[in-house]
Amino acid sequence: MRRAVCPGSFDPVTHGHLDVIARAARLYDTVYVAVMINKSKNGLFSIEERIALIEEVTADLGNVRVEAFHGLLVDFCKQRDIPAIVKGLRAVSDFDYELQMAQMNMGLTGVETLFVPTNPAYSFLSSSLVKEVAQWGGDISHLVPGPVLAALNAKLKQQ
Ligand code: COD
Repeated sequence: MRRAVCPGSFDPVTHGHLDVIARAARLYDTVYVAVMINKSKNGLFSIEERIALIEEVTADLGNVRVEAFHGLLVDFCKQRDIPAIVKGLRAVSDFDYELQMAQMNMGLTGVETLFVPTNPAYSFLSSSLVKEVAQWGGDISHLVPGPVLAALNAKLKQQ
């Protein structure tokens, strides 16, 4: 059974994330999406909301499991016998930090990190930018899946 994990904050999940998850799901038997709980940072969406949205938009893939985690990603991997982390690389600016994390994680437990190049259609895309553009009424309908767009609009109306 080949397993991998796609970790992140996913606040909220975008087409950029989804593209990486779907590509990992074609390469592995089971892909875990690990949603990081960051107690020092208040997100727009709660962890439960993020998980529900990711579950909804990955349901058609059939081999994706979504779980929250806190602490070290390598511990999440060890507990579930996951040998590989799959991440997307958007630009050179991602690379420095991603390389450091990959080497640290390899040194800690031997877990491998595999990078997939971003889909050029989404190379500029991040959750933060999506939130900022949505907040000011910009059109983000081509950047996030339908359920995320609806959830974002509902959330912003509450504010
Ligand atoms: N195209 C391609 N890939 C993308 C795109 C896009 N447009 N947008 C995001 N991604 C990918 C990237 O691979 C990114 O790594 C991942 O999606 C998640 O992105 P975010 O922004 O949702 O999440 P981050 O960057 O905040 O997540 C950071 C982690 C949670 C992965 C990291 O901090 C971590 O592993 N923390 C756990 C604690 C730990 O183990 N620390 C020690 C590290 S050595």
